[in-house]
Amino acid sequence: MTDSLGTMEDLPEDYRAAMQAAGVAPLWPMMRNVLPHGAPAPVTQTGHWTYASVRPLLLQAGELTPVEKAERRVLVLSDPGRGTGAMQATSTIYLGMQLLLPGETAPAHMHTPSAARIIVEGSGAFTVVDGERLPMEEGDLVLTPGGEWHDHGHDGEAPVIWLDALDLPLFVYLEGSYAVEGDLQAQRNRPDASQVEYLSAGLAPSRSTSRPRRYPMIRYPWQRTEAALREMARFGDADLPELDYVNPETGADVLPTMGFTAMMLPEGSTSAPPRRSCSSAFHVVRGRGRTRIDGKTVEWGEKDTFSVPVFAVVEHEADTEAFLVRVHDRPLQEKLGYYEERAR
Ligand code: 1HN
Repeated sequence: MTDSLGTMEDLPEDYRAAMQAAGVAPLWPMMRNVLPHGAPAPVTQTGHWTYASVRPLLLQAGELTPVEKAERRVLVLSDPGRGTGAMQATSTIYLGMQLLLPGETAPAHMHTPSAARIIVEGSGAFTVVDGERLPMEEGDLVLTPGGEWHDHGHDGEAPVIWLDALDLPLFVYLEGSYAVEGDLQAQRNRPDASQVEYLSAGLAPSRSTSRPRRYPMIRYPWQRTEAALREMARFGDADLPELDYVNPETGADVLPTMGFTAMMLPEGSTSAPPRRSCSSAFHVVRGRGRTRIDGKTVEWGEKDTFSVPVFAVVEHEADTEAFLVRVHDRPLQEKLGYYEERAR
């Protein structure tokens, strides 16, 4: 291994011109850019999007832009490392805050990237995924896996806001991102599978009579997540109660590339997780505290969102009892065979 690779300037002018004309370039001056030593050199920088700053802008978008002119009325949370307007919060994760007003509908489409929504504010809205009507209540996680038809509607009285997380950047990079438009879906007249087939953890429709769908459970009601985290805090062995959202049939992550992990920080608690090779974004369902990310402090409050680059040194501290949901790309990295955790 050498630290002094040749540079472009080392090479004669006429040779550089000849390479240019032939459409080739030397690897060695660029090698370290794409293969830094020891750990990646992320472009992503920590972002912090306070609800206090995003909410009024989103409500204003509700006045300025009818949903028919937006299809999805969203403010995108841009990675500061890539600049405002960047369609991503980390290398693989797109985040946006979406507003739906009472009576509005967001038309049906399907696309190659997968999405999941965490409901931030309001009630009475619903998403229809492949004909299944999914109520959206605060803190719920609602999936729209790639290739599944989805539209949104709102029967309630007040604005509903949710956080969209998509693996869109990855699909753009793969040149695999596209959508197909369709008509609003007919809704099956029954509660969603979280209230029927998967009402109870550990119970699934009998295998002798049913063939599970690839995505059997689309909605994960927050009430259950919070109740489970509380019991983990009381009786669990882990220092910190954390729950991964999983497919109830397979135990695998809920989506192919994105994972979702709910955590509870009891009042006054601190947590110092290992450095992880995945990128993450945290959404604060409830509570107040701060997180140091590579020495930078994010003072977070209820409904805020903040991002964490790969391999960052992270420390959380909760001023009040706090519940956070972490969106991450660990499932993708595990599939690629390089997910890694390092001691701090
Ligand atoms: C999308 O389909 C939704 O269905 C939201 O609500 C945000 C951002 C990019 C591409 C598709 C939605 C999106 C999106």
